[in-house]
Amino acid sequence: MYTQAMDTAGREPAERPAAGEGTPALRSADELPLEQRFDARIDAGEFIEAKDWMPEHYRRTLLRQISQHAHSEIVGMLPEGRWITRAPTLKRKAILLAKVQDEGGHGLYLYAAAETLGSSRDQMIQALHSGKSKYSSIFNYPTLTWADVGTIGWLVDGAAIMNQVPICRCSYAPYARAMVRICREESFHQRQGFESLLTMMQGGTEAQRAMVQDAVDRWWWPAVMMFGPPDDQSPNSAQSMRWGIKRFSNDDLRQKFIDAAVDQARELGVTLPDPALRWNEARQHHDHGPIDWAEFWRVIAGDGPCNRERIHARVQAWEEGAWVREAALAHERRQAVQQQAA
Ligand code: FAQ
Repeated sequence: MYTQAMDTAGREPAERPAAGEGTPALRSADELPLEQRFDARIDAGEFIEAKDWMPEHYRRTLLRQISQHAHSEIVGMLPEGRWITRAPTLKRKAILLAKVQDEGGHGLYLYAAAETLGSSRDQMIQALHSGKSKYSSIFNYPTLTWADVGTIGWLVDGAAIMNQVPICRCSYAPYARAMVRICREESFHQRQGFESLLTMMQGGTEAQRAMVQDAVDRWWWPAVMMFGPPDDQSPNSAQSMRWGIKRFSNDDLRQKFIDAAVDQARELGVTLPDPALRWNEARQHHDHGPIDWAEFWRVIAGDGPCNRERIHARVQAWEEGAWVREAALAHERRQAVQQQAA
């Protein structure tokens, strides 16, 4: 299974290009020493705190990634959330409730980390609702059966952990700190999904086994796409790797995920829907079939199976929650008046 211990040693800082390499020309002479010191700190593997000077492009890159990550957690509550009332047993219901609540919590830690970069929660949420800010492509697919819940835990949380463990060593400390706790919880999410599928595969009926295989057939390729476009089509990767925001490339993480999933699929007794999947002795990795990148770009452009439904649900929740925000502000104002009077 997955652990928190993905080893990033040996990749940093020695094998990573230096932070200043390839960065755009400096804007002002005043910024030159600041930027040189910043690059030196990144190259030395130091963490950057919110109060520290940072280049504007670094700040914007982090704000983009962390806010999109936060949106993914919050939108990610929706596909599984609809199964809470239909969970087959009390135990599964309690697990699912805890998992979906954890995802809400992850979103909140991440919004808080993003706020340290100078954006407000309201601005980030507006960007999500208007479509300006993205969230993970994976949450635009429907959850058709109970087996989808276990499959999301196994494959989607599994992919999320593979991507997120290296972010615990991200150069921006508030993001790295948030990720440590998030990864611990994601690890439980992955295990409960795998265990739920194993129960159906080993102790279930023929129909339940078929339901698991059908869910795996539908979620496999979208999970493989979660890691983002191939490295040669990833405009943000080179700079994010130089700054230590990303520690591994999209394709490297995708490959690690595929390698791990093959063994787990064998243990479960399911077939991954890729006839080209086979061990390559020379590469010491599994080869895989072509990924439908046209589908990926279509989904992130807003035209996936559930994009409209997901944004509608978030906007509706925001509007229906207006009274809670107003009440909290009214309470704050009253307390301030009472404190002044005391
Ligand atoms: N979906 O240049 P790159 C979870 C966009 S959390 C949508 O490679 P980058 C927990 C990308 O934003 C899942 N858009 O970009 C859970 C960029 O567009 P932009 C979320 C995507 O940032 C489990 C453009 O394509 N995890 O699952 C996707 O260097 C179960 C070009 O791409 C994170 O957010 C995608 N899959 O690398 C919850 C982890 N991929 O912004 C509930 C943190 C790429 O320029 C249930 N994020 N794009 O307009 C990252 O590690 C990175 O941001 C990547 C993308 C790897 C996702």
